Formats: sequence, structure tokens, C-alpha cells
Amino acid sequence: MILHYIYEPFIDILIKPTIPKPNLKPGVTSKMADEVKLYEDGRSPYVSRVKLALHLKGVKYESVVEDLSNKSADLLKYNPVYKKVPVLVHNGNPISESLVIIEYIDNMWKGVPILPCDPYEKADARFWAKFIADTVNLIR
Ligand SMILES: N[C@@H](CCC(=O)N[C@@H](CS)C(=O)NCC(=O)O)C(=O)O
Repeated sequence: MILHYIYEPFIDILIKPTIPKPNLKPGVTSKMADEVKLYEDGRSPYVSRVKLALHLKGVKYESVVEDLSNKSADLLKYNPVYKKVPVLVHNGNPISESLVIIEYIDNMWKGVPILPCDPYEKADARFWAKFIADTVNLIR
């Protein structure tokens, strides 16, 4: 909570203005023509799980392969905080961090549910997803 008060003004002044504003319109749903782009590097495990989620939901997407030694201006614009892949851009709105992206995909598109509905089971699934993410990071 204290950290929140320390960092919030910093985030407001330095980071938020560089993040593209959400392209949200009331009533716009996933049934409208979706433009889905996935910024990836072709081999990242973080990207792979986002791709898996997109495939599970049957979402068609355009792949934008990044050279991580020479990141594109778009990647830096869409993920100014971490400057990493994956980034999902849905109808112009960028979403970063694989677990956040997967939750967004689960909420946005119907079909096979990825996270359980029950709040406890959902928290448990999130715990293990984070554990695996942290462990994968250590192994690499
Ligand atoms: N916590 C991030 C990790 C993403 C990540 O580490 N991506 C790597 C590729 S595996 C990356 O973009 N690295 C570029 C860099 O560190 O500059 C997630 O879950 O999406």
C-alpha cells in the first residue's frame, strides 16, 4: 500500500503518457471485426503459452516476429515498461505480460474457459501459473 503511494505519481507522470490510450468504445465486443496482433520472438515460453490460449479460444491473429537484439519502435511503444514479448494488441489496445494477456484472452473470447470460475480455484490456478512462470525464468 505504501509502495502504491510512492510509485503512483511516478507512473502517472513518466509512464502512462507513453502508453497508447485504450481504443475503447461502448458496445464494442469481440463479435465485431477483431484485429489481433501478437508481438513475439518465435521461441519464448511466455509467447508459447499466449499462443496456446489463442488456439484454445480459436482466435485468429497476426504474428509480428521481433528481433530482440533490435526491438521495433512498435514493441517499445506498446510495452514501454518491460520492453519484452509477448505483447498482444487487440483492436489497437496493447496488453503486456503473458499471465495478464492470458486472463484478458479468457475474459474477451468465449469458448473453452482457461481459468476456473470458482474464486478459490481461480486463485489456486493463478498461484501455480505464477509459480511455473517464476520457475521457468530461473531455469533459463
Ligand atoms: N514476465 C514476462 C516475461 C517475458 C520475457 O521475459 N520475454 C523475453 C523473451 S523470453 C523478452 O522479451 N526478452 C527481451 C529482453 O529482456 O530485452 C511475461 O510473462 O510475459
